[in-house]
Amino acid sequence: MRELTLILASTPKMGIGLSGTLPWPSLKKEMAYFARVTKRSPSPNVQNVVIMGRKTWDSIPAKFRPLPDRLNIVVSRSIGGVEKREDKSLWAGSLEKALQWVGEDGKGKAGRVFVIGGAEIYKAALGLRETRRVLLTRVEREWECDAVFPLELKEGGEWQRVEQQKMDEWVGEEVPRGRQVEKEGTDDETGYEFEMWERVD
Ligand code: FOL
Repeated sequence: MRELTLILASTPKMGIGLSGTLPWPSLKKEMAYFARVTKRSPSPNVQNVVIMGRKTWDSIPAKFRPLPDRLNIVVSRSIGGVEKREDKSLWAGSLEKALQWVGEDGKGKAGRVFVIGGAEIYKAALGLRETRRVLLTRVEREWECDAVFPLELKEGGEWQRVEQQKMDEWVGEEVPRGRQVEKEGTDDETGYEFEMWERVD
């Protein structure tokens, strides 16, 4: 099976969501990074795949979904096998069914495969050996959250932070280094840092 990359932004305590949306007021440049990275495919004739849970799909403003220039697969227990919707999104009954589709029908046309959340889908993906990499945006402030990423990324365990140069090579751009700030000078001022982690075998 192909390798999977998880992408997320989280608070220091790994909070990722609140009441069906992101915990922080929109971080424009951070979101632009998400879009750039998930769109950038390994070759011009393939599209990357973004796999998400149904609640994450619901959280994306209707005008932005399906996320453009990417094959969107939504996982929902209410789906039997795999079905294509009018809007071109693909719906699958489980993460396994989604990945099976990528491996079979997606052969040749699917590029990188990203899991974009939320907590339930991340948890299922972390249980798979194919999950090799996490692109984490570490938000420095704590925000109230009711959804948490089910893994604490810290040195010394099964996961290792990748150095910037290697991150640039994989991502395909010079990823902004160090502390990034948005909404500077307002009550919502938020700092964050782009990180990449890899599973060590
Ligand atoms: N990963 C990171 N790093 N940041 C996130 O905010 C994030 N969010 C999700 C998953 N992984 C993430 C899930 N939530 C959109 C909205 C919510 C969302 C994911 C994507 C969205 O509207 N995306 C548009 C961007 C439009 C814009 O530039 O504002 C897209 O085309 O990707």
